[in-house]
Amino acid sequence: MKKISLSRYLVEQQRVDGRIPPQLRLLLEVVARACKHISHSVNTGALGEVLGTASSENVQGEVQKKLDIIANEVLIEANEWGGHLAAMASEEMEGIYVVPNRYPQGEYLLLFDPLDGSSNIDVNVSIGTIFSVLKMPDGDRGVDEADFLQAGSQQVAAGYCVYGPQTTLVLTVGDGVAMFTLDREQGSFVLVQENVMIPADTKEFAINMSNMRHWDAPVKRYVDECLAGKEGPRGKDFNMRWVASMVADVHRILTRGGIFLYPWDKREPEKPGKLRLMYEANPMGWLVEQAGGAATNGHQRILDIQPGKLHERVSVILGSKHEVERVTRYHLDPSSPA
Ligand code: AHM
Ligand code: MG
Repeated sequence: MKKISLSRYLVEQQRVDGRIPPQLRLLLEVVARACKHISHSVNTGALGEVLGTASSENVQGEVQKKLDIIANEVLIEANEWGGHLAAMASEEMEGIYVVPNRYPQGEYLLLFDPLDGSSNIDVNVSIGTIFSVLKMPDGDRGVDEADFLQAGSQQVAAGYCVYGPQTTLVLTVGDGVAMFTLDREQGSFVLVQENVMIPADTKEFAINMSNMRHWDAPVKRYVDECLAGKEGPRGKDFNMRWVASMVADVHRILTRGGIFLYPWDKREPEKPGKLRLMYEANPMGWLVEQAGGAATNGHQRILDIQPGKLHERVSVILGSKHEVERVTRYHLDPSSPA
């Protein structure tokens, strides 16, 4: 089998299709290099003394794990000096991180969840890094938080790296979705699938069922109908999966279809949801759309939401197109038939 490395894929995207400018290619190479580094740290586990909690909280009031902090530092250190970025933003940092002025400033903005699925770190279950790339608004001088507040439809690249039985980087630059698995002997990501497509129909849903009593009626209705199986209005049996790492759940959906829901619920009604718009829902939403799926918050396309703040939360419904359309319809028109 002829191996195509991520570097070659990106060069071809730049050269053959003119799809990505050289600075964006450089940025993606650096993010991939940082993911390799994080993958290595994850793999060392207890031997590398990377498990367990740090004695700090992030801006969302969540206790940080050691690997949350390590992954955040790896991404910053890898990206700050290359000259391709103006600033970064992360789930683990309250404000934006402006590239120090000892380095040249580039025109891109990088957002990331350095280690998604933190509750799975210590139990040796798949976790990952999610990233999203935006461009600085035209003619802007001096970067600030407002420059980041762009709708997901403005992303110029997005992806994630899942640290599971294999380390796999999944990427879109707006030309479909490609997957690259880390070849540890060569030390490079190798293309394993191009033009990833999510089947429009599915029999598999992913949701944290323990929150059922807090859900809104349209979500409850959808899941009740799935649970009713062959005898119910859907006329087929459904299977359920919940890894509790969005990267792993989305990776499964990109691989074999399915629907993922982390909806708004009544536990904290003033919060629009648990997941964060800018560095979780937007990159995943774009990847899913690029693979023929759909992503909404129940009422509108996730990529059309205008963010009001960096760490904004959002209700997320994404995956196989027909299922996402159905759940969205149940929200918009609760009396519509099954
Ligand atoms: P994190 O970014 O702090 O790890 O939180 C996000 C994670 C998602 O990966 C996952 O879908 C969800 O939280 C799981 O939540 P729960 O523990 O409620 O099942
Ligand atoms: Mg996360």
